[in-house]
Amino acid sequence: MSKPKSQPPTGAGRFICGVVEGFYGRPWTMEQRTELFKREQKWGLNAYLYAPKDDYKHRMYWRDLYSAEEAEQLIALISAAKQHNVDFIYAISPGLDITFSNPKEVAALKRKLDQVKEFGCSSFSVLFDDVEREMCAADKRAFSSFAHAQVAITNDVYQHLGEPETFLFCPTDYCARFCTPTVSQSSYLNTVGQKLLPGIDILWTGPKVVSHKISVESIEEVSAVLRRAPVIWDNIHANDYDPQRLILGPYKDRPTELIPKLKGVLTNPNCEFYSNFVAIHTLATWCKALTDGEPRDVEMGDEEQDPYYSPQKALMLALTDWLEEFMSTDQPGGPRPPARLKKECSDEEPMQTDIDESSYVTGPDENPLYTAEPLTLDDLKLLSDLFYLPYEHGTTTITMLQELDWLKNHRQATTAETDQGAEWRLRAQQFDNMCEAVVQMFNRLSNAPNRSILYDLYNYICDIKSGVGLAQAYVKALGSEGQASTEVMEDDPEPWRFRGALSGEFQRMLPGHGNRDLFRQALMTAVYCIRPYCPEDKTEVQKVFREMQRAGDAKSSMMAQTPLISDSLSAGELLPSPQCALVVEDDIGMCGYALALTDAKPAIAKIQRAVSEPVLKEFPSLVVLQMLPRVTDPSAAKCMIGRLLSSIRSSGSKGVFCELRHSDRRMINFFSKLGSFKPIQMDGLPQDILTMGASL
Ligand code: GDL
Repeated sequence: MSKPKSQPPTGAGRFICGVVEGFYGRPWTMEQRTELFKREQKWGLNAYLYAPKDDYKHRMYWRDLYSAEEAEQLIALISAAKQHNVDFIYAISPGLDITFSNPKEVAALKRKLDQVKEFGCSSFSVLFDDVEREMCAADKRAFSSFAHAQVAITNDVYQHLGEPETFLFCPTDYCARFCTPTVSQSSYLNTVGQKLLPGIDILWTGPKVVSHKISVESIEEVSAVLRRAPVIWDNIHANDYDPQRLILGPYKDRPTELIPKLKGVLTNPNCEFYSNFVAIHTLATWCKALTDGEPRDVEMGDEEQDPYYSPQKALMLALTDWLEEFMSTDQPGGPRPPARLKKECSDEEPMQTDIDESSYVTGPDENPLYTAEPLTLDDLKLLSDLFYLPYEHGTTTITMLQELDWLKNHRQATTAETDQGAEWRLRAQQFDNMCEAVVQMFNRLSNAPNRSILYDLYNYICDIKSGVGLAQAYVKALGSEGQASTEVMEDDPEPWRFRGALSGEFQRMLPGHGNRDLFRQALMTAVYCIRPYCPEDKTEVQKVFREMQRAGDAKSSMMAQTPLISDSLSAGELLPSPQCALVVEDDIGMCGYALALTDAKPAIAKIQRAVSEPVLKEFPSLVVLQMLPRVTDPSAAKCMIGRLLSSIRSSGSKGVFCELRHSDRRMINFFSKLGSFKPIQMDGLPQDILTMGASL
């Protein structure tokens, strides 16, 4: 593979690379941010996006101006970023409660950003992630869609600030998973792409919020819709969604081929500042790959390998530097050489007079002073392995899991005087050694001179140590002829033997211990009965219809919903066509229905909605599907729709349509995934309604 000579047009301009402080929870301190700028400069990163979700004045109280004291701190921070050649991008998140159509709100936004501009900031960002999609009535009257409202205000602010060179926008649909029906067909993203001024860059997290992999094709697809190369807001190292996780693996599964196709990458890492050494260091190595790196020899046929970047090598580089940081004392009065050593030294330095009174020299027969072995690179490798990546465990973790599984499944052999018995005992011993290595790593970490790093890691390593301790005790109990040790079997155990508070209790109560198979199991165990609709079902169908209406009302903040053409069918005011009505029951009772009219006209007439003739010609029939939320298995719905479509087809109809509410993401997803239904453009459609059609 040859090195790209120049940047292709899509990702033109300066490549933004750095960190976004964009997580939920306790924001970093000003000192930590200043430390971050130093590191960024050292490692060749150039940007910092200030977006701490739980900072009062960034999101919840976005209208409030900064006080004199806060101003002083921000001015110092912005100037520190400049000193270290880091572009300080100030982000604001007004989406929780802004009324887009109110000029006072727009003025408040401008006033706030003007204030930050006065602090010396010249790069800005407006974020609309994680906000309610439904607009208030005033905004609905003023804007044709949510995207139009966001774009209008963003363009206005961008121009007001004098079109800054760096200006970022975070859409509400910021990953493929949020787009309906698909990235390229998302009307939200298409509007953003068309209407957002070209100087504004757009943030994107990839296929998912926390993306496992980000492929070149997926970026090409979204760039076409956005009409610009996105800036990746990467959540690969974020840990704010799970209090037991820390992400200490290398930046991974983003080919360096992406670099010329992107406008930038910002990583939104772990909440604990000092645990982000690997996250930021390896991202820096990745960003430099195309400019610094020589292509590596990649084994033929190994498509996973990137010729310019090896996550394993990047990790080792990061860990080597991190070890140095661990070993540096970060506070006055930090650890000193043990007293005995000091005495030896002072023999050579007879002039030394400041002998500390507290230094203690042990006498004969006394306890030796506590000395800790220093932390090693292998310890850090193990640490990173135990807290690797969101979708991947480190190799040691995998081995430990496999070994425990094997030991559990072969427990009958524990004491047998056979080859298998010997193998069991050997492997049990090896498992025990692995657990011990974790405990030793924990001990050496706790003695590392740099306390700030230790404190940021502390809860997590304690958690792992205790989990490993449980597994170790369990294997020991298996090995002693099934006699569990007294420690494990205690009647009145300490709370660390049954960890996790309510969340832990729930996990233990749920099938599959609350792991992700939980949902698969739920799907597998439900039994559904699908049968033709009969007149006696009318009341039950109405009940399902009303329940779903109520759920929809709740979603749209109790505002009355626009009626759908199919409502008269669901409410029993119109009878479905023959062979075109099915209901589904589970063990509780009726939980869904699918009804159709081969000729939609009577239903259209009932709500007096104008539907254009050409559309009706192509899609003359109407279908409606409802499923109560307790039905998590889509196969029953698929089966009903399949049967209805075949009945409608046999009636001679050319096509069928359905109406869905934009807020009903479950149904939109369902119909989109079927493949046969595609969104159809209809003039005069109320803005909260989407029509999808299938040709038969
Ligand atoms: C998100 C949030 C982010 C959060 C992350 C991980 C974006 C654009 N927004 O959705 O603030 O830290 O998930 O939980 O990613």
